[in-house]
Amino acid sequence: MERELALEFARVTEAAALAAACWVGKGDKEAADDAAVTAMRVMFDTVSVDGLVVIGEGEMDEAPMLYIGERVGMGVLPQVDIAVDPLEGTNIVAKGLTGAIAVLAVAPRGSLLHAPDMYMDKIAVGPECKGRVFLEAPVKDNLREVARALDKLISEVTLVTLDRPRHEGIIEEARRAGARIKLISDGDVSPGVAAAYQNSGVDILMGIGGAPEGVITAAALKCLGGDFQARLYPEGPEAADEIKRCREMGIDDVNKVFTIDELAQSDDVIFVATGITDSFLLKGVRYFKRRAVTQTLVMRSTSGTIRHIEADHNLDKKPLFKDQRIKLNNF
Ligand code: VTB
Repeated sequence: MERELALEFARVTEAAALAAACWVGKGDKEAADDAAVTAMRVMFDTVSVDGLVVIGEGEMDEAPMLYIGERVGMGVLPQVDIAVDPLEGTNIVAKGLTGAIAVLAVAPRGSLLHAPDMYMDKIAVGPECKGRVFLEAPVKDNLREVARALDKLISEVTLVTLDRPRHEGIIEEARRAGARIKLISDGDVSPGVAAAYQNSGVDILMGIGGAPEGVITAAALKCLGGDFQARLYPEGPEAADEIKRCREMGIDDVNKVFTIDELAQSDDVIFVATGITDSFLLKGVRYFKRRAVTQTLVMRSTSGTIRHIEADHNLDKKPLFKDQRIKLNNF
């Protein structure tokens, strides 16, 4: 993929973040999501790729835009797979909490795992810990290895996991081992990626979250040289249907532990994320004097370059957001 593409995609997540950011704290997660999806979809039309959405907003009959199988981009070469999450953390935006990002990953056609919208058990770490932690290993062993790899005491290692009853076991074991724990309300992509940054405040992400977001996290960690392992987690009354959908998507063994290279099979991956609210990874959108500032992370695995782009947008010159700005100020 041409390197310029990475910057073209930065505009796409910036647009989604700017659209969603107006909805922070307004208690309406659907409206926030719609705004992000629409802005991202419109912006894709300006990007010079023949893109196929492989991870998106749902099946064709479930989502009007960015559904799995939708073609996006200008329809010119290269042919790519695109995994999108225009608003990772809808509840976060609705409640005005931390951790929401607009995110996408791009790779040559056929190289991103097609994961159904179901749960996935995940473990994510940075480059120093690559090859030293295992999804199936006891929590304490993984924490000890992270501590050794990062030259810290276990009491200085920070584990991030979603604050859910299903993670009681992980939390208890980690506390017994003496690690620091940050429980998050939603949004496990940003801490998963941040685990690869030495001073992000995250050393390891563990636990069960969304499978689509798992593939996106794997793509990011591929650019950063980190590690990610995961297993699909069929659950509850939907389990049989989820297993069937996995098979339809080409995954025969649902119990398989996927490596990072199986989730993102190419060495030519682009990952882009823009902050909506502040997170482990990025600052959220900030407004001042008819302008908005965004922070975007752009990475390419081919070159290993990591760019942080701070963009100062003149909102008066953004026709895409004009209607929304007028509507939201209509009191
Ligand atoms: C969500 C969502 C996360 O995982 O919490 C989900 O906020 C976990 O599932 O961003 P439940 O909310 O059903 O417990 C993510 O989608 C990311 O993986």
